[in-house]
Amino acid sequence: MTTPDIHSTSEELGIVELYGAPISTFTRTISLAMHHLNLPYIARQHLPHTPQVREHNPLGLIPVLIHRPHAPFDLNKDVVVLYESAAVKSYLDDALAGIAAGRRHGSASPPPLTPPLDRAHLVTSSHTRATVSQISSLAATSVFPALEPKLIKVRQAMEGNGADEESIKVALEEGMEGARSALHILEGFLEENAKKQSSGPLYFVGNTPTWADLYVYPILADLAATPEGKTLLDPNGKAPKVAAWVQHFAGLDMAKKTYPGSVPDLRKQEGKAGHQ
Ligand SMILES: N[C@@H](CCC(=O)N[C@@H](CS)C(=O)NCC(=O)O)C(=O)O
Repeated sequence: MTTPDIHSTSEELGIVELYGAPISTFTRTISLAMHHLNLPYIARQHLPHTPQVREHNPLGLIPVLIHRPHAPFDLNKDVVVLYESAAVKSYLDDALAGIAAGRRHGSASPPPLTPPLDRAHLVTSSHTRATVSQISSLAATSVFPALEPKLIKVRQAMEGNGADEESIKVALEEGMEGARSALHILEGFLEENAKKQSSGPLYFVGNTPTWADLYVYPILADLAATPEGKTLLDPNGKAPKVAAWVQHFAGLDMAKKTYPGSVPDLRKQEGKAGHQ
């Protein structure tokens, strides 16, 4: 944790707490951002709908971000409590990333997760920013429902109940269709961006990680840790760019730091298919 100075200005970080769980993809999106921005925070590990989460989010969903800007001197002054990852994302971009940059004292800042608006290239830079929002929203509202509850969670529940592989495969047929459609859309975004980049590792927008990658990765990392993922993310299959992107992203520091306790980690520990 950071050690704020008692004579601090508003630039001090104070204390940031993240309520959530490593198995939660939405929590992992925010943790990835914290690591990317090099922001120290306290991980408060709580599952959805627990009293600790409900105290801050009436819906009981995770993640929840709490920022105590005047901590440790005054824990309760101007406390910011945010649930809904899109709101947390805005706050990280607008407040915490800036404070983190101010604390770096000259060392290079990580690239922003939302690319800046460039008044000299208003249309192009607005389009880039909108594409980051578009993919982030798509991940949260279409890719997540297609892959997590309809495929990954079904497999895990059936495995837990001792179902045989044959029955699991039959039960997942419909989910596989939805997953293929979701991956097809993501493949299209990666193809579009690849056309604009001359070289370098592939990201969803531009040539550095953005919120788009941070929203998609936790879901696809879970998928990659299942037998279905091995088929759908085959490098010679129908979504080769997505397959390569997952492999590349898994090697980034922020992905490694948020791996412990994630679904891929737990599956690996249980000896089930998993490599992300
Ligand atoms: N729209 C919310 C979704 C958060 C969400 O669904 N989180 C999951 C964990 S990954 C959860 O709390 N699920 C419990 C439930 O759906 O009852 C956000 O963006 O933060």
